Amino acid sequence: MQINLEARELTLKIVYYGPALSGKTSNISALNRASNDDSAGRLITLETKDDRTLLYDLLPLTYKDTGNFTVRVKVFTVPGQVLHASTRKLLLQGADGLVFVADSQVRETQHNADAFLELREFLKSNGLNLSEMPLVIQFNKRDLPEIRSDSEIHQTSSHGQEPVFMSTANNGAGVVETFLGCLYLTMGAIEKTHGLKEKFGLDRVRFVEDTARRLGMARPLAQIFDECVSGAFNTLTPGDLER
Ligand SMILES: Nc1nc2c(ncn2[C@@H]2O[C@H](COP(=O)(O)OP(=O)(O)OP(=O)(O)O)[C@@H](O)[C@H]2O)c(=O)[nH]1
Ligand SMILES: [Mg+2]
Repeated sequence: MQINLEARELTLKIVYYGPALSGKTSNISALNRASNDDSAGRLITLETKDDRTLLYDLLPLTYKDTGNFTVRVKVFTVPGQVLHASTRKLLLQGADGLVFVADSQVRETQHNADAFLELREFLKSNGLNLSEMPLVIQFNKRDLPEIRSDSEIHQTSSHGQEPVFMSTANNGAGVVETFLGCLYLTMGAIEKTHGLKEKFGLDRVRFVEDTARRLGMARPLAQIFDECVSGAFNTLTPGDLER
């Protein structure tokens, strides 16, 4: 995270992490397509010819708040193939928020678990604790057969504190909700340490709702976060999310 006080500018880094082929690049592409104004910069994807991410994808988003405060969000995906572990570790440096994209297929359960353990390990070696990071979990590929059932995911999600969203990223379903969930948590963590509201008049609910609109979702945040299948957002008082 970088704050430039003179320029009234905040730069955030959000990283999409997960096992190979879980749909990280599909998420970022759908996010790019959903942007209905000039807030999305050029999507950079570094792929091999078979569509596997080689280094990373990067989507730079820029939002101006009504208080003339600029928030830049750099959205990265890591390459999921096992051999790119050192690149994943490097990309995690300086991350302010994380989205873990899990593959819902039953046969991918072990790959999801391995990637999650690796994420925890890499953060630890960067001096960070996963439980203190803004983190959203997404179960992708809900359209496929042989997936972990809704009730199974509801049940496991209820134990954790993270927001959990379902998605079908290649057609965009659930992508914006996931991103907004992560943005909301990330802004919350930064609000805590930097007092954005008091210092710059930057209100995170207004900001995230504005962002939702720019991503084609003109609904109150409370409704958008109804899509979250874990209870993570239930603890927010209605006043937090409604105006
Ligand atoms: N059926 C289905 N296919 C999906 C979904 N999301 C992504 N895919 C497909 O899964 C394949 C892998 O998607 P990517 O987005 O490239 O996966 P990735 O996580 O970026 O993969 P790496 O870069 O290798 O780590 C592609 O063929 C996508 O079209 C989904 O929700 N449903
Ligand atoms: Mg990829």
